[in-house]
Amino acid sequence: MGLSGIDARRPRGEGPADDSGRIPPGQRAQASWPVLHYGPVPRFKPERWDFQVYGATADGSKRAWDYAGFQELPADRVEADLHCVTKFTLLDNVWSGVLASTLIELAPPAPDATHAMVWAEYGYSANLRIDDLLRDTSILATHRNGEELTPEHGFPLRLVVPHLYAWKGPKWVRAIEYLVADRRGFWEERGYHNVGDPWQEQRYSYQED
Ligand SMILES: Nc1nc2c(c(=O)[nH]1)N[C@H]1C(S)=C(S)[C@@H](COP(=O)(O)O)O[C@H]1N2
Ligand SMILES: [Mo]
Repeated sequence: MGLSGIDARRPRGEGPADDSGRIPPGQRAQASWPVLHYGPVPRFKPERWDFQVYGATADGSKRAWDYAGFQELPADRVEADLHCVTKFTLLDNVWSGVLASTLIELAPPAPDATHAMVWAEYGYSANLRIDDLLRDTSILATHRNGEELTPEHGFPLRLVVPHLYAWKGPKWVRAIEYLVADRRGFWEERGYHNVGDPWQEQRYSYQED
């Protein structure tokens, strides 16, 4: 299990306490980690849990890992900041788990697949470009700062995509569905931006052309 350290944080400014250049426009750094989601916290049932990759896959088949099988996948870690569209930014998180690119290599998309819908418990979803998932900082995280995720933070697995607003990272994530055409996810259908780049402050759908 090769732990490669990938640093997705923006470069720091002058001094060690200087976070300039790391906080996207309109955001503010927050010291504690809030819990934020729509709906109830699902109860983890290990015997019923799996992680699926389906839709427009390269060979047309669906892949699934059960909970034990998922633990066998190569582990990685990513250091990254988390930006929520409600304006808090949580700096300096160390996420560990399985890189999304690792899973995509094991279950690749068809050549004409461009996007993915990432599905979580209770039907929460977020759409991404497959290229967003292929970034070396996009990770299916089991731990933050060395500690197992708590149920309210997404145990057993959450997606973290540091270069986009945090709603693009479903907690309690269960599947990746490859798409040959883009389709809006849960918040993208409810007024939030289809792409969600915090550095361009892409918060709301009315900002799209
Ligand atoms: N399944 C699910 N995942 C979700 C959400 C949600 O409502 N449901 N909210 C997203 C949003 S808007 C944010 S800011 C982060 C919050 O993660 P946290 O509660 O660990 O801070 O989870 C994201 N993932
Ligand atoms: Mo958020």
